[in-house]
Amino acid sequence: MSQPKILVARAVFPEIIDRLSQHFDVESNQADASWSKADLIEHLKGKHGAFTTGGDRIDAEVLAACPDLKICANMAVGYNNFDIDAMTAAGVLATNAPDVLTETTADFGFALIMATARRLTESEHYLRAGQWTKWSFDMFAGSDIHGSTLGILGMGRIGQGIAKRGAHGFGMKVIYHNRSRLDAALEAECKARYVSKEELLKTADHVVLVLPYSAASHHTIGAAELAQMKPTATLVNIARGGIVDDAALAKALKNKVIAAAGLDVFEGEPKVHPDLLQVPNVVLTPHIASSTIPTRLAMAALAADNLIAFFAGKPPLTPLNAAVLARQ
Ligand code: 8YV
Repeated sequence: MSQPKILVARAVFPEIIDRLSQHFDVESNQADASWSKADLIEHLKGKHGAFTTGGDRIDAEVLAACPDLKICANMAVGYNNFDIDAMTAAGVLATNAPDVLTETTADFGFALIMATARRLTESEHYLRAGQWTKWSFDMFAGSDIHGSTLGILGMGRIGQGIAKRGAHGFGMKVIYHNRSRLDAALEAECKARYVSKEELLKTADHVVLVLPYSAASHHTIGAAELAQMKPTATLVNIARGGIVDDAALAKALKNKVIAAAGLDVFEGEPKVHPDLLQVPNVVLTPHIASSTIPTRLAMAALAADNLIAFFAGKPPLTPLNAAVLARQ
């Protein structure tokens, strides 16, 4: 019997391609060419499985054009690039890559909170531009992390990791808001107190967004929410572009409605709203929160393992719509 045909839609570690090649007939975009939707469809036609990343949109149009497809394994915990309902309707299994990136992403969230509060990149640009000629008493004075109030919007595994770092490492008071409240034991472990979204915005010194993107979370933070925050507060987004209204945020930063922001994700990335590039009080990074070599390798290995298990007739490790398995 011939091997299942797999498309790897973006360049990944050669050892992952080698591993997949032991099980599948693999076509890989190792040149990392930017594919349009039509290109993706062209390459995906006739394939039985796909190894995707967060930028590869799998929707009804793609599924209709690729009837042989049985599984898409995302090398990401977030899966808003998948239309899960359409995939379920088409009988295509979706898997993601949770857990393996939790601590690395929480580390980065905390790094961004600190860089934002302490004006790290703004002051580095000043130094590199040769503008540092003397010490001054309030030069790049920022806000404290230790002892401050950390507000976490979205309290999944990564949010909990950030809470623990803040509470146990920096003596922060941690408050959180989430669709569902954590159980008491988990709240105690995270030293986190459940509050309303409004209370969180009004009282936190540092707000970090770690909630999944969906139509319901689109523009969770817009002009009205920014206006509720303290003028000394900072905002960090490591969740997804679209959770923050980037145009409204740029305006709020310019007008000092809040003190500063740190952004790893953007609406329409890799494009960045031009107004964000004009304001100094924002730390900008190119969606790298999970980017350490061991973690990216673990994410890719988990996506590969999902494909291997599926085609071996074994239960996939991290399915998102397991109901389709019964129908396949
Ligand atoms: C990925 C992410 O780097 O896992 C996620 O949801 O946002 C990042 O870790 C990105 O989505 C590439 O797949």
